[in-house]
Amino acid sequence: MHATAIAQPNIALIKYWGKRNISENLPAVGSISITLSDLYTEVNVNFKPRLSKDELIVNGERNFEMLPRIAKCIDNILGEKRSRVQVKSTTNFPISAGLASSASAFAATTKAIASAADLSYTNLELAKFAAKASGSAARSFYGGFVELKNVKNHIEVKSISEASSWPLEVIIAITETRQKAVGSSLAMEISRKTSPFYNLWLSKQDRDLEIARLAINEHDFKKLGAITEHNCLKMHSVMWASRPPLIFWNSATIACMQMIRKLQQEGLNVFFTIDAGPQVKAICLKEDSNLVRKKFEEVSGVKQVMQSSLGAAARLVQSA
Ligand code: 2P0
Repeated sequence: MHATAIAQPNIALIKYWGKRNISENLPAVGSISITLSDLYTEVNVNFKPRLSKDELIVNGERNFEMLPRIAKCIDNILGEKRSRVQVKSTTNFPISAGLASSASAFAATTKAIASAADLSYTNLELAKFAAKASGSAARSFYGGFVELKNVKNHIEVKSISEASSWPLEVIIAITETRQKAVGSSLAMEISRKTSPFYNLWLSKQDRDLEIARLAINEHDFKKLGAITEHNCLKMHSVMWASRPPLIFWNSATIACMQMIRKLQQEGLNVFFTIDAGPQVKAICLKEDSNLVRKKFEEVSGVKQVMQSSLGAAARLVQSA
């Protein structure tokens, strides 16, 4: 009655921002992401009938903040009448700082729980369970380029292109390692309720998804870069115009964007995206990755630079 699973975070190129159903945690828009290979969350779950409460240990320390969400995620899969579970999670990157740590954590937890309980759900069924806890987690059940679609009252998720078909590299500038002030779920609701741009954002998403899908299919780097940056800045415009304003950037975030603009003007194939946090993700071709990395390291305020290729789906590493 224990299992260990690994999942990698994913970075959305066409973003999920807003919910159409809060109790089911259904997104208001479809999204397209890339699954990473080198950042990971490993989750070990252990059924412990003698415990009176579930236990969550993150990177060796008891964590009470995330425990209710993890417990709810386990309830969704096993029902509320179940054995208590000890969940031990290890990550090799900062958590709750806009690096999609909840996506990899909930994907790995869901995968491990189903295996430890000997449940034979399909990958898509597991992705749907994980999505109830964290919308973006569903995308980490697939590798390479992944699309999450809204279909009536549920979601569909699939890989639209393998990681090996277009080996892009992701360079991440960490400009802040502290936890962000507002979590994504709350921030999305603030945007839905108060941003004058929210409905406009929803109405343009299908067009952005279509352009990104075509660009991925044709390996058209410039087209993918242009729509990714546009979609990211549009999402942040929705956030900035919310009340209270949701501004996740700092001066190093902007300096990184400016640095990428400069590299683009010099002819380099690179583009950026930024999630609900201050970190900047640059996407480039493998042959340019050392240069982009070096340039990020030179930006004042950048604390750490991480690098990753595109990777595979969440997977089990051990079960009994
Ligand atoms: C994304 N983000 O598509 C967007 C871009 C953040 C900015 O998905 O509320 O933590 O738990 O379903 O999964 C935030 O993701 O949100 C997110 P919830 P979640 O990656």
